Amino acid sequence: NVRATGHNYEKYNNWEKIAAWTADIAAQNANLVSRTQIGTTFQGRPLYLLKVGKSGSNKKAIFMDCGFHAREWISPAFCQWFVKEAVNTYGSDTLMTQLLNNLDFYVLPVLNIDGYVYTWTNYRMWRKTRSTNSGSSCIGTDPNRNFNARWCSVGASKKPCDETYCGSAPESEKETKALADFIRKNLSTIKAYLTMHSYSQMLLFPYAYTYSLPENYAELNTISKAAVKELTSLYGTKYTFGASASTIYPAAGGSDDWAYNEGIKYSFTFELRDKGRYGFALPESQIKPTCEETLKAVKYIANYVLDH
Ligand code: ING
Ligand code: ZN
Repeated sequence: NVRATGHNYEKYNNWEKIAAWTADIAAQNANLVSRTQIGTTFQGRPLYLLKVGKSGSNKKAIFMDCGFHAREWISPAFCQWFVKEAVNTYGSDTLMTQLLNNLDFYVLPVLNIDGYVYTWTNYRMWRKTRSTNSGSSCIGTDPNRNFNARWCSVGASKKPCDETYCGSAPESEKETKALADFIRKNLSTIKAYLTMHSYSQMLLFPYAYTYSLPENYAELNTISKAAVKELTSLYGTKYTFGASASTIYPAAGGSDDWAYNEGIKYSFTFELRDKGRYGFALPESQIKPTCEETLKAVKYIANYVLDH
């Protein structure tokens, strides 16, 4: 669906196109999509949030964000794909219709907008935010080390020049503060938290900050196994799954650990394609298959949350 803005779901869209798309998709699907702004970035860009679902009372909600890390371009592409699929298959796809009738999806298409813009204009492999650091000429904080979950205790750095710099304090970044504030304000409805990263082909859940397992580990493991089975069924893409510390690496200050400890018991990090051949520079030809398989897993998790 190529619009006058040049937005295309099978290409990587720059921030200008994504921003225009958020307005368009809400305006054209007012029965299903509304747009709000939950804050602004360090450089002053609007943090748009789309609410996707049929209006109703007492609905559970699922929060999903994309674009924490600037260079992980497949992640924002998935959030856009998800909203497109929601509006295009509502009323024809039984499961999507059921999900949208009974759940609201909060979709944050790009959290780290300043970093994302920087990967388009200056340096493709940038990861962090673009905030300044006092006493250093190095720029940026790792937004996925900036949450209040055993902040900066492991797998994170106190040095502003490092890629995993945890920031000057938990939620020191305007972007992470806005996200955390929104979730805290909506804790009574948000039952699941999904955060989309790349790459590695993994479905991860708490904890990353410790090898200790969460209280509902067995349930999260069962959900992950079934969600991965759904994902793999489409093109045979292989995913591993498990608690983050033992499955990928120990790291504190991540958003899924924080959301889990706030009481959101279904909290997952996706690491999308691939396993390193292209890495962050995943070719545009893989956007469609990656998003289609990921959608299967997300719908599975959403349906599980609806039933529990
Ligand atoms: N991976 C994640 C990272 O922030 C992760 C892995 C998941 C860490 C959950 C902490 C918590 O390093 C990527 N690719 O960013
Ligand atoms: Zn990431």
